Amino acid sequence: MSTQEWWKNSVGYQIYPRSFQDSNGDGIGDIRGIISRLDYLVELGVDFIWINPVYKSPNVDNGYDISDYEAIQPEYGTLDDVKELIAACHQKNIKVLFDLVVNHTSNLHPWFVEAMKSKDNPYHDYYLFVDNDGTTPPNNWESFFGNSAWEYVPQLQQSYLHIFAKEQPDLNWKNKAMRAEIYQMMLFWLDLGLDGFRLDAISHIQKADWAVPMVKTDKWRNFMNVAGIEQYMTELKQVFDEYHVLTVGEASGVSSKKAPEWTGDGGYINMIFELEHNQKTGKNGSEVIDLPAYQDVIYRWQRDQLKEGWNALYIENHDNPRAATIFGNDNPEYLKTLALSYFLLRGTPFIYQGQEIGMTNFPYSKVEQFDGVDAKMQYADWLAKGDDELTALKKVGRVSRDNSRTPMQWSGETNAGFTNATPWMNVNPDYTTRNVASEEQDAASLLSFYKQLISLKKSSAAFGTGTIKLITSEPGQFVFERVNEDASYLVVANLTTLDVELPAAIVNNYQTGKIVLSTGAAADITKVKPGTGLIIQKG
Ligand code: TEU
Ligand code: CA
Repeated sequence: MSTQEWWKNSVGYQIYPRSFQDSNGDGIGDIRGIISRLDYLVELGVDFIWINPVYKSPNVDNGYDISDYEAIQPEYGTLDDVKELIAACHQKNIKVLFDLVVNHTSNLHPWFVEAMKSKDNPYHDYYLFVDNDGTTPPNNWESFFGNSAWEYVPQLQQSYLHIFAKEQPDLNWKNKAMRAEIYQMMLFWLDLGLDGFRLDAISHIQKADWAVPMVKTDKWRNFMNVAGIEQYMTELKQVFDEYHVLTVGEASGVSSKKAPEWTGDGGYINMIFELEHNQKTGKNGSEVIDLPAYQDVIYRWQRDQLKEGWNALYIENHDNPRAATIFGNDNPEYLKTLALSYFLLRGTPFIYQGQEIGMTNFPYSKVEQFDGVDAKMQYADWLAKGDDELTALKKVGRVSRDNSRTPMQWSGETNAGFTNATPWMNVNPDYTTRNVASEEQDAASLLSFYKQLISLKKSSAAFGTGTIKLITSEPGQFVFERVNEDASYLVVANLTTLDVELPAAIVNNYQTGKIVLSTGAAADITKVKPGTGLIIQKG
């Protein structure tokens, strides 16, 4: 492994800046807030952070609608703050990734403002306009956030494509001048010393012909990894390669079979966040993760990238409800087991802020507590379908991505230590018992477990570049070996309600080994009980 592949033995941490730490008493998390919490991240042991967008934005989609790629949203601070953040991180050996959002801009980006002026404005072709009389949209494509993906512009007699909110017009990647400006902008950030990017919605930059209709059974295929994207990814890679930066693509539609072409040697990027494992079951309002289906997806991605390719491993992010709720069990030992089930698979593990202390979904009691455009639209949708308010609230609240965006729970003090003003989003009331300060004091807490797990992960390259052997068992029981020339480890994480029965050969191999980490006191290789797990190093 070359030193350029440092990320293969590393751990990432995702920061949602709006909700991490407020430093100036306006109720909104900011860059100086992140700087003030770096020692926490050092203590935790993470190697790099990915920070969600802090660029200038009217904030229709919490920063994913960018109106100036090279300026910082004043709420978050200044460019100087960013420089200071990068320097402070580097001084503490933490690398920094920013979000790169280039599928779309804000409708208030100067390019779009120009584009709206006339059909022959040079910026008009930076976006995807189609002649249209406004009676019916150019085709039946829907946006990820609901309703038609087209917005009619009367003064142009055209509609433009937006696969997210209408305030997020899609960029036209066929336009060479637009692409050149994007690459320039990337260099601007890389020259400031960033260590990489998380590539937002990157598999959507190429679209099918407008004549191809949407099909209900595969709604997004006209803008997910569509042929022709190769050229743009190759060009992006040229920029990345110049700086040897880390690149993590949010690339839905790239199948596990195809993934090695993207993430293997010579691939466009280093790893992919697959979005397939988000498999749920149960009635609207009480969904839980469908464990067998979830595990199938994760194991398939492991198998399909065994030799070529690399995985980005995660259970939470800013687009999903909290794992402690959606896996249906917020018992600390279960959450430790959940950590074990994904963290040491082959790939680079990520922790989403608050996951390490077991933060849970917000107990919504009124619609005003929702923030996201998507949550509000879904709520209106359920009401329109005949639900009463409480039912609609429950349905949206269970799965809403707002759940993951409540302020980080640092302590049991006012507003969980996030701010001394009114927080921009409600703090989850469970902060009084679930917070960093109390878990730091408790050697048996989830936070303490994560620290041990991170340190173990980094202690042996067997957990990095080592091989993985997935051992078949009950669905929902994650059992695998990690092996290199120096060491062999067996990881067992039992998320089911049945005891694990290991194959005799495995028991023989590891029985005399040493338990290097376990979720509870009564760890025993011959009887890994429901909701528990352990790691054994071969003797
Ligand atoms: O999310 C994008 C996203 O989830 C889709 O691109 C995904 O591919 C699709 O739903 C597949 O089912 C990112 C950000 O993470 C999110 O917060 C933003 O709202 C969105 O992009 C728009 O920028
Ligand atoms: Ca602030």
